[in-house]
Amino acid sequence: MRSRFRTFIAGAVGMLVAFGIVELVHGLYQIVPSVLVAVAQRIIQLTPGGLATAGIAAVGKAATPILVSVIVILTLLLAGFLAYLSLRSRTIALVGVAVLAAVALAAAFTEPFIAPVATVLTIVGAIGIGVGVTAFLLRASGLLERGSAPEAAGGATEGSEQPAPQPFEGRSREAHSRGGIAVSRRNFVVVSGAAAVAGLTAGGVGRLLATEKGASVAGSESGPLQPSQRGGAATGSSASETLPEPPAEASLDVEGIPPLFTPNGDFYLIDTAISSPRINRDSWTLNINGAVDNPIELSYDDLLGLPTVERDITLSCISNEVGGGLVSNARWTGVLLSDVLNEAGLSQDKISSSSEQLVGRSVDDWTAGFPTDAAFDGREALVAFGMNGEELPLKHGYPVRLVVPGLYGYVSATKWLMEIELTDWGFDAYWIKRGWSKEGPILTQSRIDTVSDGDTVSAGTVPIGGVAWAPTRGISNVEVSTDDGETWNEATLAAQLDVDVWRQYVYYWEAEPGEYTLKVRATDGEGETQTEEEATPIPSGATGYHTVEVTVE
Ligand SMILES: Nc1nc2c(c(=O)[nH]1)N[C@H]1C(S)=C(S)[C@@H](COP(=O)(O)O)O[C@H]1N2
Ligand SMILES: [Mo]
Repeated sequence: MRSRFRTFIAGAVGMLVAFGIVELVHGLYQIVPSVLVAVAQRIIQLTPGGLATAGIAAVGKAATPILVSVIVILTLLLAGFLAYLSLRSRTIALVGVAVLAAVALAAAFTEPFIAPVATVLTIVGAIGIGVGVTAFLLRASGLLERGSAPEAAGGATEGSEQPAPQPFEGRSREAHSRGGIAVSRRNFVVVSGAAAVAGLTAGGVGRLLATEKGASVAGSESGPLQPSQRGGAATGSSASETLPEPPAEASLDVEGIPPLFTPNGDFYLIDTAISSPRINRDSWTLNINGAVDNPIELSYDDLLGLPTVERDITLSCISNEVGGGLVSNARWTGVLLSDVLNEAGLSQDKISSSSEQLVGRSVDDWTAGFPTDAAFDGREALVAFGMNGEELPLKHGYPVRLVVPGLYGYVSATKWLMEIELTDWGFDAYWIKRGWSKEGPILTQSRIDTVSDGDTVSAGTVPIGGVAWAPTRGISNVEVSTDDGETWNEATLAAQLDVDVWRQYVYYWEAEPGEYTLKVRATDGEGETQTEEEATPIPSGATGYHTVEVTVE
């Protein structure tokens, strides 16, 4: 192995050990953040609009691991380069290490709920050990002498082609022959390999702990809703309002149509958090501040003290393509946003230009803002802590989030909520700064679920069905075309559970052999039919008719 390459490996291995230590400590004690997650998070946040939005629909899927891998690889390369530099100038290399440490610390300190002292000790300690491992490997292989690295040795190490490293002419050979700490090349491979494996193992265990056990370690495990959370017999809790089981007519028994309520595990997921913030709800508080008469801070128990309600609300993401899956329906449990605002001294008649925007802020400093009036105009927005009879799952915002009927999630549905600020319309929240519309009403949409593009079906009766939604307005009619929009057939509708909830439809098509282009269109409760004009999700939501081509045999 060439000396230049070994030097490089020594640096990368040291960095791997440092990464492993930080991840392991993070896995064990969440109050020390994962530097990897923190750096990736900052990159996502600092990425300009277009690029970030392109990747954001995939965040949580492929984009995140790719980003994290790129960060790791670049950092390892950088560490290798610093090790190489250290042979020429230890000062410059140490400055490089200090810069890396500063970047790691700066990123770490942007994460919520960290213990500052433990974080500094862990990161500085890990980097110190990493540098130590690198120095040991360099010295042991005779590339660097104990305690003496000449400043700017000068001249390229062309000699690396030769068997022995040249930077310290002859002396490295001496180091070898003196024995002691010197190791053979094979041993270099063994020792650096062992250190790399140790670093990777520590990192892997840390990641596993952080994701698998993280929730319980931090005391933020979600489970079934307790009676107190349903507004039952809890001490001091006010009257509760539960909903009856949905009537059978609200669901069509047709294969391929999604269930009326999306199970929590299937509910679509969109957020900018690489790993969900883990919040201990016993120390969690919700601040309501800004232009209100009576700024307040509510604990979880304070929240449960308000009247608890259940509401069925379909949530959708503005990034959803026509026919896409970023829409789901749940029965949410929580308290009315209007009740919470009343506690802070705000009512509809008191909304002024300085309180006309309601901004939700999460613990990871994500923001969403919408007209404050939406809390009072009859649509019944929720400060929610329950989802389909369970506490909010970690990924869906545990312990508390906002759910506002009729508004896309990016302007309204703040997960891991910690602050509600009443402010003027001038403030632009997270996605607004990145080029999406200031207001995000959910557009009327419909989707064909029983057949997919390219399917081949047998001639005879073919159910063409799916869901249509127009939260706050409801769905009054759904039509299906089997001839590319030439003619339209009225579909059969399931009962409308609520205007805020998607509605199932089916059209029983008598299909004869041939090639067909199927389309669907919905009309909302106000008589408006969704527009046929095609638009991309950015900036205001995708429009157009969901179109599916099928072959009938
Ligand atoms: N804290 C936080 N809340 C957030 C987001 C986010 O990135 N961070 N994304 C929003 C978006 S764009 C949508 S569509 C909904 C999605 O909620 P879900 O993941 O529970 O389906 O959450 C909203 N709330
Ligand atoms: Mo979204």
